[in-house]
Amino acid sequence: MAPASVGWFARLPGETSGIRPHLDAVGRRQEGATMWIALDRADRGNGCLHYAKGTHRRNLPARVGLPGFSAESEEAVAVEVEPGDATIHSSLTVHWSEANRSRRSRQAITYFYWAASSAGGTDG
Ligand SMILES: O=C(O)CCC(=O)C(=O)O
Repeated sequence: MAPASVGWFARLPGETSGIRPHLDAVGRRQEGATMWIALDRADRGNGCLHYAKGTHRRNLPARVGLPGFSAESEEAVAVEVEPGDATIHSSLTVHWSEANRSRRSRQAITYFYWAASSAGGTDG
């Protein structure tokens, strides 16, 4: 795996939208993995991350705002975690976060990696 980038995602209290369904391989469908580490408790009330089960096996377009996914989708999995918990997902797994309807913050740090075997995207 080759490190690609790091992100800080904050769902602020009262925020009315989250991040729309997407793959992390946006623009190139490159294989990789993302480690998402919770800084706060994350749950359905404060905009936790959601995964769409099995989507890494589908040939979905690599863009933000994929239609047909929501917390009510059959394949949706709400990622409810405690501070310090880490989850890892494929760069090809559809995921998103929802609005933060609570008064609690929901922050996370993410580390993005590309697979060494995946062509055309790393510097080294
Ligand atoms: O934490 C979020 O709200 C979104 C995270 C995300 O899209 C990602 O880790 O790729």
